[in-house]
Amino acid sequence: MFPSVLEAYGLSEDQCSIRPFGTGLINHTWKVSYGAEAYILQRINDAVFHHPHLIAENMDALAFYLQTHHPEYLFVKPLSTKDGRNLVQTAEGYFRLVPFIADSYTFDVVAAAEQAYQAARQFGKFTRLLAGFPIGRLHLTLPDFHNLSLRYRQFETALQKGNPARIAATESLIEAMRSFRDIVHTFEDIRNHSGFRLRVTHHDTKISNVLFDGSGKGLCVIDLDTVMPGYFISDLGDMMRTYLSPVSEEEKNMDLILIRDEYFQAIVRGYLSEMKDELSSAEMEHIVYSGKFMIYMQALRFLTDHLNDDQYYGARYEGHNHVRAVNQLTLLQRLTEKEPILKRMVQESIYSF
Ligand code: GN1
Ligand code: MG
Repeated sequence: MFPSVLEAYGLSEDQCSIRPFGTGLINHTWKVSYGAEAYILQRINDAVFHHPHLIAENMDALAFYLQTHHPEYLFVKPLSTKDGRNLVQTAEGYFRLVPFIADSYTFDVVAAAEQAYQAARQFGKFTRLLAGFPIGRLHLTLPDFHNLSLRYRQFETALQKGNPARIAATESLIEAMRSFRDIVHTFEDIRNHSGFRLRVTHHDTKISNVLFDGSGKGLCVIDLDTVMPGYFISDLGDMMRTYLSPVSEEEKNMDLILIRDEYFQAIVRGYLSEMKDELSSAEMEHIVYSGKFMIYMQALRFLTDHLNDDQYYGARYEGHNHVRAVNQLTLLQRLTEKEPILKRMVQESIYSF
């Protein structure tokens, strides 16, 4: 599948070594080494992203803006082909090639609060540097991606039209899921609230989407397919979802899921170190909510997919998405139990700036 793609970028496959790279659920990623040079090759999943050229156009627009206004920012832009295309379409799908930044590192697991701080700072910085970008020019690469109201409706549809055996066997989990429905109502209030702004938002703030240098300092954010107009709760919340617990969404032993206070503090401090002057007071009041919002949405998405026979995320074992849904619901319960303490920590962080 690679020769014609690599050829478009002037690389010959015989001289490249190609190996699978990373752990994303949606796109396919490979690392391509070519002498001393290295690249990241990605096939965009066009069952998810129906219009891959919109992603490429967003990259071009963001690169141009950052190059003009913040030329010192390391923006990892996909390379152009020999004939100037920003995407390669073959019978096997849509591909892009991105330079591999020398001496940069990524992590799959957050191993220290300092890493969480650095990552939160980088995601905050990305949004802040792009605060002047004309938001209306950013394409919606995945319309309604973080529309929690829609995700809830999709869950309800799955309850009507999904696999009847799975629905019947999941009754108590479905009830538990419904009991958090208030989180959807708050989201609806946010959408109607003038204090909430749509900003350039990454929408996938897992730790592996941050590049670090050799000393552990954050360099920039990567994996920009879902950069779209969004609310800050998406980015801040997904960091809480993926950094707070020592175990990931794949963990089957729910007793291991817990909220680490020092990581919470690190995320909030890192994010606010860049975003404190951007956020309104109404937004500041929803910092803890952001975690509830993202964790609930992911729990709903996993359970919906389980009820729909794993059509979206796939499953590596029977009941995989059910386990993931229970995992995320457990994380939501742990976060909710700690809400008063976490809110106090937010206040302290705000005062400390
Ligand atoms: C997907 O492909 P990956 O792992 O970066 C998903 C995210 C989910 C995540 C859960 C486009 O991201 O929204 O949070 O799985 N991306 C898309 O692991 O659906
Ligand atoms: Mg992603």
